[in-house]
Amino acid sequence: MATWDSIVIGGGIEGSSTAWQLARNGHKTLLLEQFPLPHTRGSSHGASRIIRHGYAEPFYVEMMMDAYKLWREIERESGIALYRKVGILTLECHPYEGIKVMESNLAKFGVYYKRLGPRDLKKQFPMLTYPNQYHATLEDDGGILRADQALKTIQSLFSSAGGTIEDGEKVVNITPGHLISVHTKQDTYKTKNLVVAAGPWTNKLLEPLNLKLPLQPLAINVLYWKEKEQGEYSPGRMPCFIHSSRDRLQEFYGLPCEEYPGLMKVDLHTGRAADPDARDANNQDQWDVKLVAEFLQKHLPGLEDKPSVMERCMYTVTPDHNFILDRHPKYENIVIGAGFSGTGFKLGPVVGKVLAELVMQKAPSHNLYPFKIDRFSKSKL
Ligand code: PYC
Repeated sequence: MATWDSIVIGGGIEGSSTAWQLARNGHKTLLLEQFPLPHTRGSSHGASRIIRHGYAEPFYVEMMMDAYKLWREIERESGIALYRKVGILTLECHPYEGIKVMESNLAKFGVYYKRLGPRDLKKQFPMLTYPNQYHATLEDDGGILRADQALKTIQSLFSSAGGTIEDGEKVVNITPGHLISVHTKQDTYKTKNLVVAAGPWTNKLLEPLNLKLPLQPLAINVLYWKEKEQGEYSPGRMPCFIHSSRDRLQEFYGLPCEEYPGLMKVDLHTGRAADPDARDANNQDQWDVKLVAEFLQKHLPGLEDKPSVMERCMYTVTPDHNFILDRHPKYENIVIGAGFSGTGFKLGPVVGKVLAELVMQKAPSHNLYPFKIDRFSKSKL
């Protein structure tokens, strides 16, 4: 039986990026995915995701500087365009505490942005109706990542770098050790290192390793709304946006019409707790549709009030909404990437880089302190 240098469990954006980084660094790497690829069961499917530098936490802004470079490198290496620059607006009600912090982070890293007061907002984006208590920050480099295409591209770069993908192969048990055994329904594999990047399935996989992380899987409805006047919310006129709020039930985001002509994606940035193996058990669960429809009526009135398309995906959120990028506390050769909390896709290449660095015992390119597992230990809560 062959021994692998590394096995990565999870063929989503984080696992695939990690596998690619390992393979291009000479590791003999196997990527295991439980469903036949491509699939729509996890958190990495769908045609589009937002990309931006703007975060309230400076460590994400720093990582995004690197992410933009890596996405360009992936585009260059593959010859496939993955990023579409359309700008991103972050909108917030007075006293704009969130956008002030974000702006100071952007300034610190030299990222260009512009503050729009109510008059500028109306003039530049007449398809948005916001009262005067709202300000917005426009980041020109924000835009759309072609998500399905990006995932496929990274997986093919992994294969070109000598990596092996086994899809439709569910891991049923893991036996730790100097040589780890990974048991799937079909086979057993031996590996020196293991990376668990299994999204909402992470805790199910960690159970035999006596680790339970504070991860909450959520089922998310992804909604697409038809524009009343053709072209009003098209890229070029309409940027991506994030409507920021302290109330999670009032946090919305949107991307201009891209994947479905004439349909804009606008969603609530949260969902209902769900077991990933029963995500679609309640297909009628559309509690959020009303909230988004009310939001649109107030702020994007040029969209119809019923969604034309509804898709599903999963978030896996941590209590502080920051990622987990760390080693298993007991097993040095098991690395975990989890809890991407609905904002991880754009950072996939950086996550892959730092998880691969952990595996290869290299100094990480970014400060991983905010992502450590022990931040959840009782003494720190
Ligand atoms: O991280 O940019 C993001 C985002 C906002 C809403 C969904 N993802």
